[in-house]
Amino acid sequence: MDYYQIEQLLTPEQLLVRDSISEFVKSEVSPVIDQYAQDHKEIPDLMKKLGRIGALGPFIPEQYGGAGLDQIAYGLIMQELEYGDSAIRSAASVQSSLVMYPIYSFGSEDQKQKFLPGLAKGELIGAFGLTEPNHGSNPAGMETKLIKDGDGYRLNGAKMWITNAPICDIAVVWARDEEKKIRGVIVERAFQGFSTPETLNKWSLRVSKTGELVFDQVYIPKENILPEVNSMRGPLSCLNSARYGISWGAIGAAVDCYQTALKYAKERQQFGKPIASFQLQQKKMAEMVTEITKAQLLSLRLGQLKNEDQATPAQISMAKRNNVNMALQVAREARQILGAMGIVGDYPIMRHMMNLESVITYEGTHDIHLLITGNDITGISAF
Ligand code: TGC
Ligand code: FAD
Repeated sequence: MDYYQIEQLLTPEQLLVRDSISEFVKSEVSPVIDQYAQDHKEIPDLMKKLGRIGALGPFIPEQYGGAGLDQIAYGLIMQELEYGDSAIRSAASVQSSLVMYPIYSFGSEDQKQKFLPGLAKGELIGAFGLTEPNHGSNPAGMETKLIKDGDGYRLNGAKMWITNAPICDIAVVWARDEEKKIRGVIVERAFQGFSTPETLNKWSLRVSKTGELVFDQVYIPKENILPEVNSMRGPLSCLNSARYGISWGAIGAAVDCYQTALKYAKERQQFGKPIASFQLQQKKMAEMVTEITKAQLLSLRLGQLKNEDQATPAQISMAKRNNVNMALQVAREARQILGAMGIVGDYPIMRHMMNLESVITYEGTHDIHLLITGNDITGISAF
């Protein structure tokens, strides 16, 4: 879907990355995703497969196991993965932006050497714990506590709605210390008192595991504290990276819905004509192409700004909000074009639509991103 010849603005390396991820999705994800989603099961060895194709930490330097790619290549990877399923993109974006990014940006050299190569290969699975039962949109209210104990610390509290919690080997967790500062902690699976109960019965992101991170007097050695961060700036800057990736990812889901609807509309006959010949159906599809194209341009420009280290958090919020909402609207319209066929798993639309209900909520809700824009343009916080 390249109505404005955006491909011409991409480098040969970016195109190569995009096409190789697309090939992986079309061979390894699309043929099986519906069954795994219906069964509420993960794709076996997904993280290792993502590691092999370079989708984990693509912007992390090669010396730590990353691919050293630029931000537009990262965005294109997210786009192609979410064409397959939002849960596949989620797996890659949590690992890359929410686990590898903070270890790379705020970690010690020892922490980088110890964790990044395994995370890049998908041999270690990471989770990111910010949201708590009582603090979702307002993470600064967090109650999880990190208290000094001898040479190390004790961690107490709970995080909720955490992607990959039940299967994680490590979790980057945000907690408040005795001086009320926000600290980042790397919690390892083997630590005593650490448990990760699964959140069951989801209608969304059914190939992804979601759960809690529970800390009951967990002893944290001082080597597992991220040394270079002590404020909300830490977790919020991880969100910048993930939200940027989601802005691209949502385009992938929208394109899959649009292409499915276009093909169906050309084939399906009613009143002796293909339904694509009716103006009402053409309006839906013409608007989809317009909105997808606008979203592509927004993410591409944001990627250029990110490559120059110029993208502001508010610009990222605008792109995440716009593009996810766009994808959800495209999914809803596309489903209608398929009539009753739109509700079954033979087509990907309903699955994308249900996934996007999570995507429009996590990484900052649709409302919160609007308020971030409002704050940016007026200078007045309405939170
Ligand atoms: P505020 O007082 O405005 O700022 C506190 C400090 O943080 C700085 N800051 C940022 N820094 C980097 N990036 C950003 N985006 C930043 N936003 C703010 C700010 O400059 C300040 O720095 P300093 O040095 O002056 O102290 O912060 P606030 O506490 O009022 O929060 C504002 C608000 C509402 C925007 C923020 O809390 C927010 O974004 N809430 C939404 C929560 C959210 O997005 N949670 C996501 C959880 S992770 C997740 O959902 C993963 S889904 C994974 C998957 O893909 O499966
Ligand atoms: P709330 O904050 O309770 O918001 C409820 C409603 O109130 C929303 O509509 C919201 O927009 C609105 N609202 C809140 N405050 C305001 C305001 N000031 N003005 C106007 N309206 C407001 N978190 C992690 O830390 N790590 C993860 O890996 C992770 N993965 C997730 C995976 C899934 C599948 C889901 C669904 C969530 C995940 N989350 C994760 C949590 C996610 O970030 C939160 O759900 C999200 O930030 C919203 O928090 P909440 O659900 O508590 O909603």
